[in-house]
Amino acid sequence: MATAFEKHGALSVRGTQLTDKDGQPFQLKGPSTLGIVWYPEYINQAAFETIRNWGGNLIRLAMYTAEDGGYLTDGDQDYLKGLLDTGVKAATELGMYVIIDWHILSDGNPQTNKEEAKKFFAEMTEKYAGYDNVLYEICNEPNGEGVDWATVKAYAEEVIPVIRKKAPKAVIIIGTPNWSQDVDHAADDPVAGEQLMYAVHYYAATHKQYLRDKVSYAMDKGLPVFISEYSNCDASGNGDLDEEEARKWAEFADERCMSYAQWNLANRDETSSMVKVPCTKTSGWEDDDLTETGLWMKKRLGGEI
Ligand code: IDC
Repeated sequence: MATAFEKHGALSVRGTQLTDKDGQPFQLKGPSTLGIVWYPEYINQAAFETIRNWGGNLIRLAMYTAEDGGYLTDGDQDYLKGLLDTGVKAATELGMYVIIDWHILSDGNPQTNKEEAKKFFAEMTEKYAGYDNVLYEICNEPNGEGVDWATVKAYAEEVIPVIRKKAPKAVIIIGTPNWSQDVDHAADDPVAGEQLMYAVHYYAATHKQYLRDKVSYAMDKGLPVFISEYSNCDASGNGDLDEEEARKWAEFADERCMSYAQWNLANRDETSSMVKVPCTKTSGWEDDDLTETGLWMKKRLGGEI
């Protein structure tokens, strides 16, 4: 059977829609890793193949910049880049798409480490120049005092040209203020250029209709929006699930053919982790090995939800 990449090839953004090589609307879907440094064992080809068997065509590789083991704090940069490389190669081998995510979080202002980001993306695009299945997410979740859209936009305007030198046509996902919620602000003043998408992140037990309304506003204004992170629990990544809201979001995403990555492919003791805590399998999970959110991902990828 042809892989997703064989069928859909290099992607392009047309209007609000991600489309495939033939210009047909195309939905990327799959899990996001947790911090790659914390759960490196999930970055392996058999794991991604399991996701592919479920119907997934996407893996998001989340590399924290400032948390424990972060790329810009106490992390070993060569080791982290090695993990990304393992992930990119595994996804490529399987004909899947892969997002390299510069996962800012406690370092909420992307401007703070802009020069490091530029250096990182210069290296990544040099290395993956010929890889049409790689997408670049340049700032996971801008947040904090004064980190408004103008701040993020100015950052994007410096990082994007760096990426464009070697990856002129790669899809770039730009985070939005307020933990990637303010897509409406981005829609009022988008970044110039092609092949750009904007991140919305939702945690269904916390972010409800008001956030879908922001997405509708943004898309109605012509902004291409990518759900590069979501889960069905609350914004802490833990707590109770909200199944009703989760279904509303899933329906909303499918109606608009929006791409999505579900947080997180790991076995941490939190609701958003897809693998149960005692399970140490790093691929080939059976239903009994999966948490509620893991089963959700599987059903969602399989078209049952
Ligand atoms: C959370 C993880 C948790 C980790 C924490 C670090 O689930 O295990 O200890 O980060 O601060 C986001 C972030 C994402 C968060 C997640 C849940 O992008 O990094 O992961 N979340 O809080 N945005 C909204 C929720």
